[in-house]
Amino acid sequence: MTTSEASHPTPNFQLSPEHEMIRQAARDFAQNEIAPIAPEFDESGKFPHETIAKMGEMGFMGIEIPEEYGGAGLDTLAYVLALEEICKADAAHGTIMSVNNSLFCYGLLRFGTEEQKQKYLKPAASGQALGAYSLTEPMSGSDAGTMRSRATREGDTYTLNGRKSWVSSAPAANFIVVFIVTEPEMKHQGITAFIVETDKPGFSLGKPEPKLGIRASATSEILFENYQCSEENRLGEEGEGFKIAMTVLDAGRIGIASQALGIAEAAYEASVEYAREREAFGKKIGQFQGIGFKIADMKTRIEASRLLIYQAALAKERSKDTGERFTLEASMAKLFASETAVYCSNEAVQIHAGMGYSKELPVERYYRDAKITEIYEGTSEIQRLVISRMELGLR
Ligand code: COS
Repeated sequence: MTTSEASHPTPNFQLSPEHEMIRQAARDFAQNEIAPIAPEFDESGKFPHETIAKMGEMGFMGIEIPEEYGGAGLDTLAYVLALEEICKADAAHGTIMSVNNSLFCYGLLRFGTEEQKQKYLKPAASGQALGAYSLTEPMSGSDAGTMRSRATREGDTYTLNGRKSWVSSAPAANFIVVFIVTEPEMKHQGITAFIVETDKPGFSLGKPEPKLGIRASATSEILFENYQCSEENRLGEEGEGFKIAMTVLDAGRIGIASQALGIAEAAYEASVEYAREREAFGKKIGQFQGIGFKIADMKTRIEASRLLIYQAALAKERSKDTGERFTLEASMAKLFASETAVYCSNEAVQIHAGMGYSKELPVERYYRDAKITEIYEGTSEIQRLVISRMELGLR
């Protein structure tokens, strides 16, 4: 059995030939086209325009979006399988893919008007344009309802002012779904979503965020100075923004869980290979329990993450018919998979020791890339809050 076969036993989870096909296509593309360039893009922090354009041509930028809106018309399981493979090669490509698929396209599909779908969803899902999502502000992160950016209305035009931060893909994005306060005294119910075009006056990029990991996925602040936004570009109704943001994040969290799984697997496979080859004290290091038990724990957590992610993907799929929320499944998958990615990449560095700390191998990159999965799209603490509130019936 090869290492890569060993990492996908999925005993009670038979994938359909169609799912196997998308997984294989993503794996081939990721290993042939992304893995070889990942170190250089990590080092330079440049946005990988060429490979992202190819991913668009392959249908990876709008996997779950119906074909009539430029997507591949596949299901959530196909999405998580493809994203996992991309992230196994490079998490930064995965961030760009996940943001476009889950945070932009899914939001447009769920809440957009037919006109908005034609104008914004179609190009983003087909890879002709890139979408992003902006909720966070310098003083509003986990407590997302406390944002300060303002939109004031006159007739059918809104004027947007403010500063949003940590916007993944912003420097390369054509369109961004932005959440802004329209009625300050209404708190959560006073937030509205808008589709912003980044080439219009009043929009500009703020400072780029210098990051520990996922360095090739561009992240920056965005600034609004009297940006004029017509009513046609409002996503959903006035005051519905917070719920739209949360609904879309539920989908996003399944994506981040898949990203974390991809990173964990890459770290795990590198560790198995190294433990089989590297010798110390006259033995392969894998023959020492100190290393063998790490491999056992990594493997077990990876497979548990996979099952939680598949469960969340199926819950999201069901929600397309029932309209039911999949918040709990998404948060559990994200919480467990992200902590697994951090655990596995940390153990991978330890198993590789000096070589794990060296830039000659990708292991140190897995370690740096893993950490963000415990932070963005809701920290682990926020996931625990969401899960416990739901289980205790506090929501
Ligand atoms: N789907 C749909 N609606 C949701 C929802 C979800 N997942 N979560 C909350 N809501 C609704 C609630 O039902 C509530 O509606 P009503 O006003 O009709 O009662 C409303 O939104 C406010 O919810 P709540 O009172 O739970 O809001 P809180 O301020 O307590 O915040 C958390 C809830 C902490 C869960 C939310 O702010 C959050 O997820 N924070 C993290 C933000 C984040 O992930 N940021 C990263 C951005 S991307 S880098």
